[in-house]
Amino acid sequence: MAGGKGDKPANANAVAKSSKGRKKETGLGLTNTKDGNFGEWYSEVVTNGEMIEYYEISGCYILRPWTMAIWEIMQNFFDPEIKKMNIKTCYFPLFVSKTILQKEKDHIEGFAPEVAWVTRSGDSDSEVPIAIRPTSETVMYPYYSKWIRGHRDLPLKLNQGCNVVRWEFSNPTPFIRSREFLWQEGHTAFATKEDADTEVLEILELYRNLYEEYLAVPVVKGKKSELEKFAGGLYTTTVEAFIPNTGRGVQGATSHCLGQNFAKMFEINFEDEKGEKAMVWQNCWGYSTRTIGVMVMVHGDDKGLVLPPKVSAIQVIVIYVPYKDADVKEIINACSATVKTLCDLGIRAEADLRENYSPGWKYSHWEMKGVPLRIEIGPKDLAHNQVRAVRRDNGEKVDIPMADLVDKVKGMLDNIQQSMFDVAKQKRDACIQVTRTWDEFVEVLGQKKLILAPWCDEEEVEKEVKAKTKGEIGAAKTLCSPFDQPELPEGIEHYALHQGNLQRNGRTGDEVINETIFLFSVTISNV
Ligand code: 87F
Repeated sequence: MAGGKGDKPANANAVAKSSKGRKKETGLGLTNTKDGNFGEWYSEVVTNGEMIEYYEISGCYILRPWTMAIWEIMQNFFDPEIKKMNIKTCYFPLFVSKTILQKEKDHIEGFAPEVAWVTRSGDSDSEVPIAIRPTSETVMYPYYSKWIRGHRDLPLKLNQGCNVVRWEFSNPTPFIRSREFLWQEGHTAFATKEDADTEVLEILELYRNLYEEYLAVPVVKGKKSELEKFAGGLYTTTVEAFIPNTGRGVQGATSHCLGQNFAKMFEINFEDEKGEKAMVWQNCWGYSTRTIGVMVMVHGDDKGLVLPPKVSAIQVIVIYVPYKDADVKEIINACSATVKTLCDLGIRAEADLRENYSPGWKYSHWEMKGVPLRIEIGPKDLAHNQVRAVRRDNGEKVDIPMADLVDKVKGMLDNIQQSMFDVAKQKRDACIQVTRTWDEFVEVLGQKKLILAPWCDEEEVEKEVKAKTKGEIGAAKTLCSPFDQPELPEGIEHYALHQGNLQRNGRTGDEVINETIFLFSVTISNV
């Protein structure tokens, strides 16, 4: 099993072993805390919470049913939304030929080291190596060129849900950076730039909705810098999340306007209404299983996962609490009846009626898996015709009369969903700071905060900011220029980030004032 376990934290084996033996009887627990050792904590949470299993190939993970249930719920929101936009489902092959992949030079240049190739089948070397899709622009666009002839063929709007492979070498992390991952990729072609622009924002709003309303993770919507945008495209919009413990921003999902660059390369032309030859305007957009990792990092605590009710496969876990001479059968029946009542009204409830585990063990187990609400039923509850409900997010305990069960549980689940978002937003907002000077910028970066600073959006300058901040804290990069631009406070150095000194870099006063505010954080590659 050598090699493949390289990305597994040193402690993870020990945890797995102990959870098979001693820990099973005494109740599961994490050996690392979120504030103590974030990386090890995360790894324990996703494995002990039964979301993933480490696999023998580095950077590849088994996604267990507890994860796939979340993924399916996300798809069940997103897919009908894009169907309403008349986007159709398709499926293109996993493989792409070398010639086609390398057709769009700008696009592939920076990504080439991550492309995985099939060079052999059975005993024979292949005549031409075949790439495994890292994304499907080059797979799909030759056929867009074939299918689009006249303006009546537009818009062409396709989406596929699939796996992609990017052979990363740095720091594989479950969900966040894996060599194979699941995503949806939408690829659309329009007659006009206006239509393309409109769609970019519609899709970005769906991504915000996924993060904020489903995963309860606050995001900042904005536009990527010239350096960080998808090379080969016109502009990239993004939703950016933040992990307070690491002080890092994470790109949540992107919606790109490709302009006509790919249309030029792949000759995607059409005859317009006047009978003249024109080039299409294209977009592409995607969210991946990374969303799930971000959600775990934002909400998880020292007891394990904390899942927002809207995405949890089980929203309510019902546990019976036998006591001395009490009639166990009667309690178990009450549990089953409670589950039925809840399920009949659309709440995802289940009972853990296993006899070989104690209630205490079950509490820890379901806490580890992040189930939003636990209902305990014991003899006293039966006698009082009530159940006890315990919230996963804040530990609050409430006795609910049986007669109010559904209403109260529904109310609590809604409340948990909202409160998880509010808490996460409060923590995120507390970490955003507007900086006025370069010295302040460097200082605040070291405090693991997000920075808002006026900036010129030039590739060379961003590279320089990266180089100048590279150190123990990592390097600074832009996350986006938020659509919601904050007011500039008095006395700000508009050109503070130009070369780190007070030079204007050849700008006139007016141009300097026109600089937009960008959101910065430490780069993820320095985790
Ligand atoms: C890695 C290897 C080869 C990202 C890559 O964001 C190519 C690429 O094109 C590559 N990593 N990208 C950019 C993907 C852009 C875009 N494609 C469709 C998306 C969303 C869906």
